[in-house]
Amino acid sequence: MFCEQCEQTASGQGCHQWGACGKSPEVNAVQDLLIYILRGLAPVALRARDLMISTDEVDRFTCEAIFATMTNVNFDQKRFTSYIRRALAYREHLKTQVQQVTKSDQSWPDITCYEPNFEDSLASQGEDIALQFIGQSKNNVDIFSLKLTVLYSLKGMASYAFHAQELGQTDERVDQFCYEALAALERQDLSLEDWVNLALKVGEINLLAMQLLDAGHTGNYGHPVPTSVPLNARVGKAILVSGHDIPQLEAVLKQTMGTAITVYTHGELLPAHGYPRLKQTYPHLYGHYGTAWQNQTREFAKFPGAIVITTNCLMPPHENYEDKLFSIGPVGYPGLNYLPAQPNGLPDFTPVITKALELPGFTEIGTPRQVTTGFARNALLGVADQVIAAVKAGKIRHFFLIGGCDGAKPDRNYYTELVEKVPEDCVILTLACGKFRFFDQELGAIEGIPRLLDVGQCNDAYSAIQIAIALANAFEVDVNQIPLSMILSWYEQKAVAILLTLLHLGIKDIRLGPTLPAFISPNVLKLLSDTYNLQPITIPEADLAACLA
Ligand code: FS2
Ligand code: SF4
Repeated sequence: MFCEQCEQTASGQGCHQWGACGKSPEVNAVQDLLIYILRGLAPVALRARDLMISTDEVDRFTCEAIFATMTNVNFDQKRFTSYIRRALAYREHLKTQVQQVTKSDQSWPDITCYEPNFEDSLASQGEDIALQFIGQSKNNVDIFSLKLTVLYSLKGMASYAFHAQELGQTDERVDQFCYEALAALERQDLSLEDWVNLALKVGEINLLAMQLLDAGHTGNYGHPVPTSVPLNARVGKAILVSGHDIPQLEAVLKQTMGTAITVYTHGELLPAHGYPRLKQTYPHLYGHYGTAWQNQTREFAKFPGAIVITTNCLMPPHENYEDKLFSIGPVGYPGLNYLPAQPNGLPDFTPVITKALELPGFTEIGTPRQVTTGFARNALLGVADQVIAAVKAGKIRHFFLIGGCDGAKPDRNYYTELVEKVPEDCVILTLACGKFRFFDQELGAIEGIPRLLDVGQCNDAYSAIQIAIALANAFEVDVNQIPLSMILSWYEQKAVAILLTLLHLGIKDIRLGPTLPAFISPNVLKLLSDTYNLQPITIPEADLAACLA
């Protein structure tokens, strides 16, 4: 087994025996096999696109299948076998279409003709493929590092594209590049510089994918507005929706209308409360329960209703709550209730509703508490004049973007300490599940502007980027000259894609933690620090002092 795609990777070096996330070597190998088959599907899809053959269905499938291989999404070997069969079927179907259009036999590269033996262990075939991939680059550790950077960030980009597709937002450039990058992973002739450029290109196209997702969310649900969200319960039956998928949350809300069930968000769905059309249409979307993904085994066990997990981050479920937990979309775990999509693309949530009605629900409301979310780009830029005036008057000295992924490691306490030590004349923008370390702190306001502003999910990084660009425009300076420091925490592959987007935009001086990616070689790290001054976090006091100097 070889996997080092996330921050949790064993000993900070790579998971070789068993995934620190709970992924087995067999599932890891079958994921590698799926990626290999998608790499073989890519040149066929590119040829089909050249010939104006529609690949829409294959585009959607490819993004979902890649997304399923991200950290904490799917642990179910059977589901990967099904993805592999579908990838092969799409590949062969496109080949037939190409042949029909060109009226000639094509010569396809070997990778596009690979057929696994379904009678034999797919895991052992996946292991052979992984060894071959590692072997191809063993003489050049830096190129291998960049190849992994491209592959892992592509996973993040594909997940954004998948979410955008669900909302009807697609762009030819995203799908085209997805295939080009998959196909490039087979090439042995690219230089270090080519791989650096390809990695930055993932960042560029990822910006487009995030923009599509932003358009999908705001177009369907309105621009987020600052919204107070209860953290305590409402008496009655309950459903908890976790993950990131807002249209799937809406599907739950729609199907539970009139049932008297209250719907709560968990983890990265907290910002859903900021979307005005969701709140107005579904009054039973009530409050937020729990914190970040790594606390789910404790939080899910205590939740007195049914739970739907729409995307990452799923942890291996404990037996004391697995019967009330349901997965959908690309998410899976062996034996876990899975609700497949119906022809309308959405699952039938009847089993979730039935389970919620069987369970006791909340019998008391608990201590009333609340947090505010919804400070996405439109809300913040709506008060831009006030913000700029406060900066010019010296009332706001500096902005910090402190956000990204959470995780279980104790060194992530750095981010809590950092927020506590940010001086009182500074404003903190946050996003993603890393915020749960400080999201309920009372940090007050400066000239009516709250000092802690929740921009949204990790999927809303586009919004944070737009805020930074708008501030730079307002001050008529380069984005690197505005009084803003980015201190980010990473865990999975969406964070890798976002980091490359920030580098593509030329954003410098980013501090990254809690540790740097294991797949970044010393030379590649040197290149990134020399060019972008990308640096690891140190201790809160030192990093704050450096940012404010
Ligand atoms: Fe958090 Fe997990 Fe948001 Fe990441 S819920 S670390 O995969 O997507 O961010
Ligand atoms: Fe290890 Fe992360 Fe890969 Fe899981 S996803 S096997 S924890 S590197």
